[in-house]
Amino acid sequence: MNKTIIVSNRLPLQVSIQENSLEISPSVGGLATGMKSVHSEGKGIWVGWSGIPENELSPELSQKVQQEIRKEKCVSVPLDNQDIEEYYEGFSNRALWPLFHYFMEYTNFEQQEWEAYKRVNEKFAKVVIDNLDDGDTVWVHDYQLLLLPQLIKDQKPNTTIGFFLHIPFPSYEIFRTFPWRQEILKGMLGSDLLGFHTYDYERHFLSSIKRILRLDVNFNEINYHDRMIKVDSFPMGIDYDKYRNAALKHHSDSLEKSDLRKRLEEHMIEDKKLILSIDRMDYTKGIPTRIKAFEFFLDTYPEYKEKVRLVMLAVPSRSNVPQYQKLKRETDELVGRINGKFATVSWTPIWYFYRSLPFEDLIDLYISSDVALITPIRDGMNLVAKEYVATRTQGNGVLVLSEMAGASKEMNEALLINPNSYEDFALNLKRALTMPLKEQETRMKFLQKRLKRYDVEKWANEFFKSLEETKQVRNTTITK
Ligand code: GDG
Repeated sequence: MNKTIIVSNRLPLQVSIQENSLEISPSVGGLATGMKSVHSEGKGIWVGWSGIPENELSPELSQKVQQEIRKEKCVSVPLDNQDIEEYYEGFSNRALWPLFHYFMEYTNFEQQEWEAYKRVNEKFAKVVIDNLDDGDTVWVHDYQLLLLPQLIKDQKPNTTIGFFLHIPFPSYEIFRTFPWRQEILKGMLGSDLLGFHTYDYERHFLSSIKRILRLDVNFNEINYHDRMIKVDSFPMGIDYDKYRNAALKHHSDSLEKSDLRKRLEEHMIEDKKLILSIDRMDYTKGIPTRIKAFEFFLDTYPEYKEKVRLVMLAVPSRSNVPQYQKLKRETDELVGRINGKFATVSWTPIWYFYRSLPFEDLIDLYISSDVALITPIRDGMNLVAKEYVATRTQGNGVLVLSEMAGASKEMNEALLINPNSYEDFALNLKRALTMPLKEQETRMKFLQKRLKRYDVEKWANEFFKSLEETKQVRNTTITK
């Protein structure tokens, strides 16, 4: 029986080593949930980095980690500190991430980091190939592994390979500036199916293929080295039932309440409206612009002073990269300045948390917020917007969403805004705060229906089905 190998930069596991004891727990991210049916059934395995640098492990411990990880149907790719610094923090997060999100001024193209990117993609290829049998299927995820499909195809041409990009694919005018543009595209073309969140990203990719590699593109198929490569969009969903059920449980819960929950309930009694934003602390998420736009809102509509509060959760991320350190300083300063400007003895306009919260607290925040303010400058999809909708089991609540998030393409009933326009921001925030309940419920109902139908499992299954079809097409062509 053939199997499927899933490949991503990180394994869906938390590995912790204290003294000499080893603890492994599954991490329950969206991707892991979506992959459940592909990964846990049959002989499927997941290949990725464990999160522990190899040079920090003794040979015995390294072997033990590998054995324990195996029990979870995972195989780790050994990466050392230098790999992490140059391939992950370096090339992936200082060259690819900013460029693909249109932050050209943040890109840093270093030859040495490119070499590391190639070296690490080869390390991944080796582990995949060591675990591969003829006729297997491989599903590769995301921008850290753009070269991997071709590396596998070169050595194992009978393998069916799918690739999914979780971030935007930029327009040709941006992508063409990339020094290794040909190598990156050729690396991706080792796949039989390439998936993107939206039709726009797919279109941008095909445009680069035509103009940089001068290949024939027929609708959404690329003819390359006598192979037909299919390109399509698969908007990623969430584990809808998980969020909905957690919200239902919280509404009915008579168990002990957390401090956060007690405070949020007091807030509701005080008759102040709660506006929520949740992001990783990343410059693509538009955090400083959002704070400044919120200041503009309070200046423009002073009647909302003491009547609203912005709860802003920013989860620490990539804090070794200088631009992220700068963003953190800028955010701290802005929150301080705006709270200083508007605060009264009984009110501060922004509650700012710079940490990661447990899942239950996240649900508390979602269900207590009248408005979710999701305003990235650029975002591949944005799952927070979808999670907020799934938790609104009482049918009320308004989502204000940036047009620049992939999610906006399928969430038309949200209030869509240009995150760079303070006027647009302020008008729509006011509209959200004054929206009649009936309208809130109607919009929510449509949003929820769509998210329920196209959840993360459906997303994974649709991609997988399409990938298997490419295999059948190839087999028919060969027998002809
Ligand atoms: C990339 C793309 C694309 C956040 N804070 C906490 C917490 N979270 C969870 C959220 C959500 C996830 O993290 C964030 O997902 P996003 O989709 O919003 O953003 P990225 O991390 O940038 O993800 C993005 C995604 O890949 C999938 O393809 O949508 O565009 O950039 O699930 O709930 N979870 C917990 N505590 C927190 O404090 N437990």
